[in-house]
Amino acid sequence: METPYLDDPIAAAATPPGTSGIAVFRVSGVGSGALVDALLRVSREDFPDFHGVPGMPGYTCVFGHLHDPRDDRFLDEAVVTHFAAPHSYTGEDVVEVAVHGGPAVRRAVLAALVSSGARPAEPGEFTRRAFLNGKLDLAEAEAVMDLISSEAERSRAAAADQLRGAVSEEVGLVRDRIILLLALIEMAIEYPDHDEANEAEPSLREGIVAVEERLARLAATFRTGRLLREGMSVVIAGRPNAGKSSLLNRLAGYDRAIVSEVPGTTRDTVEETVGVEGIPVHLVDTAGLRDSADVVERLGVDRARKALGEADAVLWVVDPSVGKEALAAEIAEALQSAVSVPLAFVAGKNDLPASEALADRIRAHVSRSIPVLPFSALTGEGLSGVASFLVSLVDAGGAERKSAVVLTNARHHRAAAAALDHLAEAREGLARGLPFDVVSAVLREAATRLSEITGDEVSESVVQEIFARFCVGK
Ligand SMILES: Nc1nc2c(ncn2[C@@H]2O[C@H](COP(=O)(O)OP(=O)(O)O)[C@@H](O)[C@H]2O)c(=O)[nH]1
Ligand SMILES: [Mg+2]
Repeated sequence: METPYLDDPIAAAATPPGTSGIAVFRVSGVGSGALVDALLRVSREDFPDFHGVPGMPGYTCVFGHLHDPRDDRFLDEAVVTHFAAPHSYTGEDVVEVAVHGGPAVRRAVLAALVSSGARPAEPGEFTRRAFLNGKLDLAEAEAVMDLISSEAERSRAAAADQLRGAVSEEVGLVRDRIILLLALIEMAIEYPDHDEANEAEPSLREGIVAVEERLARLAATFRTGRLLREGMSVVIAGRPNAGKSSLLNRLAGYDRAIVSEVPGTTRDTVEETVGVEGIPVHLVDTAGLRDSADVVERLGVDRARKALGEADAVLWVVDPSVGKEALAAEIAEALQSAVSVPLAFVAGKNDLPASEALADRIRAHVSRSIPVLPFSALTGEGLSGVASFLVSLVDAGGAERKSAVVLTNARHHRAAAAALDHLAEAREGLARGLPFDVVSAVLREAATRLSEITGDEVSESVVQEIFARFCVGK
């Protein structure tokens, strides 16, 4: 199913709702310049060379007044920039109109643009046109969205690399190698008596293994990539008053949660996304885990237990005033509630004399693989240790260090995993002595799966689905 490519002029605000210094409208498609001309008045004195937007050279701008073409009402001042096709974001004629950023201004300008012939753009329609015009491949187009939504430095860096084509390049390289293997098979089928045909099988096997290794390396980066794109969910748990909310505030860098000496202050889970050494971390501060008679607090404790089950990591904060037996029970509870999740103990209130031996007391109960991190929310000491623990989880395996490219997108990972399956199938088929043409068909499948990542071979419905997730104006 191919939907026809539309090049009618579309318009949308490229800046978010609310008030701001300026708001920028983007108009793209055939006739964009004339359409904006219907609104625009430019002073001959200031711009003697201006003869309408379509006549403006690309990458130039003018200042003028916008009037509603229906009743000539003055709307706002504007700076109008022209991007002449094909040197624009979409590859079409694009005009950007910068006005003052207010909700009423935005509504009036959009209504005026529509009255002069623009269609309000659908979500992602600009980037979809850029993709269909070959300005971006599919992985690069998806990177635009990731770049916009990235909240931490390493997420931004991964999206920026993908936008620059790093993922497409690596995937293309693997795909090219598969195509070389296909050529080798073709040759062996075509000239079975040729010397090289006898060599074909071992070279083919070696070739498949090499391609598998390279692609597996890329696929392995997804563990890190997923956390960079979606963020790592970290639950802060422990007894009431241990200093959980204080730890959250230190990690957030400001007072997000209420801290109080009254145990049971945090009754609901408090969530906050912070950047920890460039990694987006969704912190979940929980109600202290204890049996409480208070109904609201009990609901909070239930939520805390639920959050523990869904976390990527748990920081369990221990209060230094805890007695010997209580500590043993608390540690047992912590270990039990985080069986399948990486866990670290935070030996809290490290500034108090009572906390002196706390870390060692905890260590006596747990295996050495579980970090025990001394920390003081009062002085900030130990915060870097907590941060290092979180970073170590993202970088576990070190896949991202071996490969310069990080796969962050689940769609890409699924395609790479499917391609790997086909490669393994081809390798095994070869070992079992299946005919070359069968092996060739399986290898071709692997190449097709990889083409889905960049969108060289992808169904219209997948394209639709991807761009529908974009925001309007992108
Ligand atoms: N001395 C000291 N007091 C702390 C520290 N962290 C928290 N507190 C105090 O312990 C009490 C409980 O802290 P809070 O973060 O609300 O604990 P939560 O109930 O676990 O969220 C408050 O009075 C805090 O000021 C710390 O590192 N050192
Ligand atoms: Mg609290």
